[in-house]
Amino acid sequence: MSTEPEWNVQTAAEVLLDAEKTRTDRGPITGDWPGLDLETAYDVQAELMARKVAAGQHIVGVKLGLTSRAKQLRMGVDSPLTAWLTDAMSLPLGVPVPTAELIHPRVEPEIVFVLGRDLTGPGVTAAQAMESVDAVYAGLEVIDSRFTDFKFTLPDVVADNASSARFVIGGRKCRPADIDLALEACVLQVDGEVVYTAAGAAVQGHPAEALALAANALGRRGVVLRAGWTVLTGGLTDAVFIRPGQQVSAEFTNLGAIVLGAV
Ligand code: OOG
Ligand code: MG
Repeated sequence: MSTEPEWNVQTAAEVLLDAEKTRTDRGPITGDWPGLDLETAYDVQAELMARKVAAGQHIVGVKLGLTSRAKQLRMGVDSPLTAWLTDAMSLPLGVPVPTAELIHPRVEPEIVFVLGRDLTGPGVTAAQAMESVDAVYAGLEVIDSRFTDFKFTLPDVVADNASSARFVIGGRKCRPADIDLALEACVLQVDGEVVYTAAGAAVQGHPAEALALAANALGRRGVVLRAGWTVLTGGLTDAVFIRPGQQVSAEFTNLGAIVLGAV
């Protein structure tokens, strides 16, 4: 860039949206704006989402990031975070990842909740959080960091809405009471080869802990998790790159399997 932007919440949101639109990765924002702290990064995230909503997208839920050790170790960031899902990110089951619309997409398996009633933090326990869950699904999230080589600090990835790009929800709806989610196993394959395996306990000891974490973190920011919202509880395993012609599948014990292609 020939003219350096004057860094603030507005310009940071603009730079990130522009990177997404033009499919151009860039260095971390903290490289240019070392003063970007976590609180301000959430303000950038909110500004980014406000612009997406103003452009016609609708908030359909929340995603957690970096809730498993596998993800934290790979990304070099050891703190979970929250971000937003919109309808534009929803990829219907059976539709391949449109790689031409993305920078360097990676796929990760997640346990997904759909809320049956509002959930208001702070002070929510995992057990209380589970009472708000109507259904559990298998999920695959497609992440696409706007930062080169997925290299970022916590404030960078928070500002970037946790690398959000697309998400796929599995076709089998399960009731939370019917499954021990800590022991729910997941096998991730790329082109028929097993790449990673995990159990639900990989996510904060139990995915319900991730949901409580989201309710509490967002509650402190005055946000209520709404009935009907989708909650991605975070990658159970490290993510894998997906390229045109490849196929990633996640097979769960009770939640069923999802197969995701790419064009
Ligand atoms: C950040 C997004 C993390 C998850 O499930 O942990 C995330 C990244 O890995 O680029 O979505
Ligand atoms: Mg994720």
